Order: sequence, then structure tokens, then C-alpha cells
Amino acid sequence: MILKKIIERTEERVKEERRSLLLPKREKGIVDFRASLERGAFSIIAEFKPSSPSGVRARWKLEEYIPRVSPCASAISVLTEPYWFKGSYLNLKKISLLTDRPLLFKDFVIDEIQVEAAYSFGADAVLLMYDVLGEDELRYLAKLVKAKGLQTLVEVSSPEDALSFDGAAYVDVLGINSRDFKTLKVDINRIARGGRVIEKSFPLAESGLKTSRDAFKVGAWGFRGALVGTSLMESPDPRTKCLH
Ligand code: IGP
Repeated sequence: MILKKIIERTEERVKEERRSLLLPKREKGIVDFRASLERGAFSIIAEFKPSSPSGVRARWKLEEYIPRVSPCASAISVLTEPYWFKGSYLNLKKISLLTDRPLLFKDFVIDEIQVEAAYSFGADAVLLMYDVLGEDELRYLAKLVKAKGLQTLVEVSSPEDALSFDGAAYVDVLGINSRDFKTLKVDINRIARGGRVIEKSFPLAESGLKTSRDAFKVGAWGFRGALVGTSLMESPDPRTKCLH
């Protein structure tokens, strides 16, 4: 199972980072992630994802990509995982200088050092995955994120799990991922109804959205926003995919 391999690699990386990662001084203030998402009728988080296990057929330089997607995005998600997604902490820092949108630290967070990195390199929110962490670890890391003044995007993989986290004090945005990490297949129909079960947290649809029709579809299911990576990255001009 790919998720298990990714986590094993992340455990090694985190050990190394605890020994040697230099944390720069944060240079920007914190932008309110959830408030930015709440501003639109339906909000898009655009993701900068150079590669992924399921493939991204695009080669964007972030200096060219970020100014193009920023006008249509309420927030930017930055993959920082280096081995499977070819992300980096440095990308996060560079992107923070190219946009005033709030930034999501998109990694497989399992350790405190990653929360420190998220803060230092300029993120405003941190992804925490329930399927990776379980409930206790998730709560522990979420508290560290909040103590830094950052917000959480808690990710689950089913409407049933979403129900159990809705309204928890440490959840700022609640995402349901339509990608099955066992098979890497995406099926947005799997998260149908998902937005409706979430009443207090901001319901976000994650993965597999290709067209504005998909966005309307998840909007009708009660989701208030979506996280979009591959289809924007693979578009020759992501501006044409803006939902205005
Ligand atoms: C974006 P897509 O299908 O639009 O590229 O998906 C995002 O949801 C996906 O990258 C993602 C992800 C994750 C990546 C969702 N949860 C957890 C890494 C880790």
C-alpha cells in the first residue's frame, strides 16, 4: 500500500530533519485561512504539486504558475513532500513571496518538527490526515498547530469519518478526500452527501475535480470549496479554468 511506504519514508526524513533542519525566521504575518475560504460562494484551493504517485503531466515553474492561479484561488496548497511529490520547504518559502493568499502546508505530517517547519517557512494552515494519525495523534498535532497561531485542515476519507470530527475545536476546515490511497483511484461520487453531514466545520472536497461541472456537483452536495491540483497543473493556462 502506497500510503504505508510514504509514511515509512517520511519517518526517516523526519528523523534527519530533527537532527539537521535549519528553521528560518518567519518573514510574514499569518493570513486567516478559513476566513479567506469563507469569502467566496464556492472557494478553490489551488495546489502546487510538481509530481505525484498517480502522475502529474505538467512541468510548471512556480514563478510562472503561482501568479496565474492566485487570482482564482482563495488559498494555495503547497506540497512539501520531497520523494513522491517532488515538493520542498523552500518552495513554500518562495511561494509565500509570490502571493498574498493563505498557504496550506501539504505534507504527511507525523511529527512536531514538521509543524515547526510549516510555521518557519511561511504556511498559514497545516494538513493533518486522520487515516495516517488516528484520533489521539491528530488531536495532539492539531493543538501544536493552533499553538503556533496556524489553522488545521483535517482530512478524512469518508462522510462517516467526517461526521465524527465536525465541530471539534481544533478543526478549522474539514476535507473529505475522494482519492483512495490504497488504489490511488479517485471517485468523487464516493464523497456524495459528504458536505451535508458537515454542519459546523467548513466542508471541503478534495481530489479528482476536473471541470467546473465537477465543482458545481460537489457544491450541490453541500461542499463549500474544493482542493484542486492535477487538473489545474495540467491546464496550459489555469486562468481559463477560473470559476467566474
Ligand atoms: C489534489 P487532485 O486530484 O486535484 O490532484 O488532488 C489534492 O486533493 C491531493 O493532492 C491530496 C493529497 C492529500 C496529496 C489530497 N490529500 C494528502 C498528498 C497528501
